[in-house]
Amino acid sequence: MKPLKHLLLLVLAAVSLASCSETEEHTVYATPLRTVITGMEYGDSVLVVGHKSPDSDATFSAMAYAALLQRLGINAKARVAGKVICEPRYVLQAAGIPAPPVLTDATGLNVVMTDHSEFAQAVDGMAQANILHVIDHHGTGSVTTAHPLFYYALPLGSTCTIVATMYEELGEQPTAAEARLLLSGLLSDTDSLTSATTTPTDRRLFAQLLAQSGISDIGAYYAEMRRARTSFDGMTDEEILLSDFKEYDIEGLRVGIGSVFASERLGVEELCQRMRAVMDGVRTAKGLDMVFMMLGDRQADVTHVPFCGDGARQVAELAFGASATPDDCIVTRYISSRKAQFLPAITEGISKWKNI
Ligand SMILES: [Mn+2]
Repeated sequence: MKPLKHLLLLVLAAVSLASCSETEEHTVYATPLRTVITGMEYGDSVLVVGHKSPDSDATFSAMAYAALLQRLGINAKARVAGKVICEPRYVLQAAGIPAPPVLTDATGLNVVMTDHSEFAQAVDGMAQANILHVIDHHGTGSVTTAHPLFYYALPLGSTCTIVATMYEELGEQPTAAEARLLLSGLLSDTDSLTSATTTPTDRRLFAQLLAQSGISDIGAYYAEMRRARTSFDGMTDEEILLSDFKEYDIEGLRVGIGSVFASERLGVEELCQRMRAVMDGVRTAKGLDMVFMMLGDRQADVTHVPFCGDGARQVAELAFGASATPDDCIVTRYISSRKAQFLPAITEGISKWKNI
């Protein structure tokens, strides 16, 4: 080997040694996540908000994440993208915590989005907002920004679980109230750790949050949550339909998917009938091409899927591999997750239908 080549190798070795020790320095760096988050520019304040039709996970991930950011010295405030009703309302009442104010227009504001990454599901004006963080456990949605942002997505059962992992990573202990909210979002989104989206991390943090929350009878507590979820006292059928409703852009189509659980008081047959009567009106009012409802009856192990809109019958039949009834409904075995099961089936149905 020529001396020049030797020299080059030596230099290369020295460079790689130097970068090694630099890497080592970085690995012992106290909390990189904290540095990244606190290093961003938040202006006077930043609003943390979940998706429209706020459910437990959207509401409580926003509240707990705002509390976590406050501990890092950031002036963060929680908001909700609509009136808090049913299950999350019960959780807040039981905890003695007021609901965050409703945010109706995000135009020009500094915001953090939790539990969604679709503009179609976000507060109006989100496309004109300054989005600083997105904390989510769904597939990447339609949200795009022209500037760099903190995009933190993990494939866990709830956004509340993600926020709980961030408390851990940042070395922060949630208060009993924060643990209670995080636990409730986790329980709700994973249907008490039974849904297809539940991961070992969800189980581990469930146990940890339960101990921190001070809740003594978790079975009874979740039974009350479920009861609140399916108690639609004083609500119109349109409000029931929209109580857990998400909009998606799928292959150029605007699609709405609502999820409602049947109960002893409102059986799945009656629920299906009542939703069918109002769903086309909701579809038209929202300018959607198709609407599908996921009406689950866990007891009977079935899900009823009424649908409306041009082509929705073919899409539903292709999605679930079954024939629809004459009154526009598919009856299938129980589906536990809109995100992991229902939405992928509809997306595949639409793509098959488009290629017929
Ligand atoms: Mn969620």
